[in-house]
Amino acid sequence: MDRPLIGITTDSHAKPDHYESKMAYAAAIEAAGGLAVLLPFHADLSLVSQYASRLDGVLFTGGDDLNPQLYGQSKHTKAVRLDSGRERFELALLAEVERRRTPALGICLGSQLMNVHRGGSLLQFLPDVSRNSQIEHRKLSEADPRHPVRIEPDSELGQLLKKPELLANSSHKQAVDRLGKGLKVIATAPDGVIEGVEDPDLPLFLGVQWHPERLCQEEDHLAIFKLLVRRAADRRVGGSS
Ligand SMILES: [Mn+2]
Repeated sequence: MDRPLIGITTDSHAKPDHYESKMAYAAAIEAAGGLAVLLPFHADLSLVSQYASRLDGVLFTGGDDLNPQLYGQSKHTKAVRLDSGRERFELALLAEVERRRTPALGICLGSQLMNVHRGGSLLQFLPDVSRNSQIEHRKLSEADPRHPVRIEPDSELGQLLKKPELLANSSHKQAVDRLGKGLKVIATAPDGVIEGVEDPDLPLFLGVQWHPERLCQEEDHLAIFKLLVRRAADRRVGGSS
């Protein structure tokens, strides 16, 4: 059977006239049984609907920080603005994907995008936020730090993993603050930082704050991509478009 087609959002971090994508994202989709395609964000926005209609699922990847004006704040000095073209494209694509009930997985920035799209807000710089314990969520040296996350047992991920805790990696300075409409918190770090959200009323609308694509040699993290690919395959069999 043909593999489900999963679109992966791209970045332009180092060179503004190039697209770039960390290879781990496409590798994770392939390892999970999907077929990966990269999405060019300098697309004509009137074509976003056509892009979405060809895709069985979408992976919203990591990147810099969303414009805080989207949630009514001015920029924190430590925040690094995401390319505005990428931001416009991803907000348009996410709205289209949601309208079509296309399975979507958001990673890091992708999970924050899902929250802000639903009217939620972000903590712009975690080290400024007083918490009950001080976990370092930023990547300050060569390796990603790791910390446990508690998974809600009745969530999509909890049902899938059948365990209450995961050892996540961590490479972020922002996180969900006010929760967006229709979203549930499904993963939490020991210091209370929100590490995952989902909309239980959609086939898959799941955001995780960590980077499972860098941990695909661990079954629990590969399972997150398998969930996206399985839901994408179900949708094709169901024939809704
Ligand atoms: Mn973290």
